[in-house]
Amino acid sequence: MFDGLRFYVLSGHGADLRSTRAILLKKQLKSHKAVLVEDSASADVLIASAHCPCAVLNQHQSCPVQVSPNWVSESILAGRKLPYQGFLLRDLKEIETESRSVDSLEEDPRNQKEKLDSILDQRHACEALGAVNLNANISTVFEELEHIYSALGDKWREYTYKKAAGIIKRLSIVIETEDDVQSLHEIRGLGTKLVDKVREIVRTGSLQKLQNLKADPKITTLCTFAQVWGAGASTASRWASMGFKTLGDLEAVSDEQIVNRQQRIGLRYFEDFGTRIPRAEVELIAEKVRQALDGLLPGCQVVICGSYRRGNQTCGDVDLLVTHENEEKLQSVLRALISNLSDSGFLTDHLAMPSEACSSCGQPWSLSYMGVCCLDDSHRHRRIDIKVYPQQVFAFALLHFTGSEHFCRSIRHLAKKKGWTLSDLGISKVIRVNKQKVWKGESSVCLTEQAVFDLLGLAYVAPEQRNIFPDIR
Ligand code: TTP
Ligand code: MG
Repeated sequence: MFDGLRFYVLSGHGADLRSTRAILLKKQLKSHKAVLVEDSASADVLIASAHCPCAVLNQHQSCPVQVSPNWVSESILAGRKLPYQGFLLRDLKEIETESRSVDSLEEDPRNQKEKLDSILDQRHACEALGAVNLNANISTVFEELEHIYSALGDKWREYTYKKAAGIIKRLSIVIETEDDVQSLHEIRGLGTKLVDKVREIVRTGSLQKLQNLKADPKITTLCTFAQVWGAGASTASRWASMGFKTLGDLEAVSDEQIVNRQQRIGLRYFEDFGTRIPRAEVELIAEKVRQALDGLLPGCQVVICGSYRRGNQTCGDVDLLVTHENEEKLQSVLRALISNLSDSGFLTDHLAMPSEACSSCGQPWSLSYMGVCCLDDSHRHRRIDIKVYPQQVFAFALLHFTGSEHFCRSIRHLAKKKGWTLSDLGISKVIRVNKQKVWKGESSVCLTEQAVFDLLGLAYVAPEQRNIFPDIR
């Protein structure tokens, strides 16, 4: 069943796989024609306990497939080699990995090495105001790798490069000399291979591995497919495996099972969606929505959030938040707005319609619409999100949808450390036992973003300051 496949069984040394289980596994594998190797670098598949710490798994990243022992036993039971999906440790560990984001580095006492203070900004991103990225030449390479591996569905490598880019952005020294490169060995999260890549970038100005990936037509096709709105890595890989090579091939498909309604829209406006929107056009779009709302429910507040509110010169889409003092009327205004703007031809396509909200049940609620709009023939089609929140929770929604994603992740993480849970709908005290929430209090009232910062004991961060670690070189 495992003919010729090379396996490495990770046990001992904190790997959390008991040696008896490991011996049994090895026996099972051997009897099904697997080849057992002594070194993970030469293995096709690494087997480790689902509880094996990430730090230990990280040391064996060279082995591309890391699965739990259940994959072996269930394959044997099924009488065939099962797909790895559902058994991949990186997937099983996703939640753990999420919570151990770059922002959580400072939590780990092993990161408190004295030396690090001089080269790595240890503050939470949401506290590190004014910090800039001194090494954009390196971090952008890692980000490109992150995006490629995201498109390939390789979450493990995607996460590794995302984490590495995050660390590089937080360095407080410019990496220029061999000594600078050497100092990176002190940082947990940057293994030898990553440091080697930094060295290559510093010496040559680029990274051969990235050039090779970008020159591979199969990979560029997958990356293009994964950029289609509504498609991710798995759809991209499915399309590629079906023999589709270009976006044109996909546009010609009429079978909804192969290209669904949203993806068809994504294909139609592929170029438009990939073109950033100037601020002035974002304002014109918001104005259209404001005017329509005025006719439907006077007194609505409309705030342009996302990258626009952070002051960026161009935006990927238009993120609008809407509120009104009359919660009941607010609840029905979104559908009326969509209908009105569709009739006028401003909204050209709908990607996700709002569901039903329940304002009378006393729970916080919100409504969300995702679609496509176009000002006129002289403008491109643009992605637009319109979200409706009651006034009571509007400040939380503002904070959430202003981003950046990194800033929000950081502030949520800080809230968590202080015993709170923060979302777009509120902030509550929580009691966690073994990381599980066992009790959650009522949401505190915060009518402004300032009030949320105050509650968390944080100095207010203006929206324009929430772009974390902008580049200076
Ligand atoms: P986006 O519109 O995806 O991002 P953006 O406006 O910051 O950047 P762009 O110019 O590319 O559109 O999302 C808007 C905000 O929503 C984002 O800044 C933070 C929040 N958000 C999250 O917190 N998590 C997420 O996964 C996403 C997609 C958004
Ligand atoms: Mg946006």
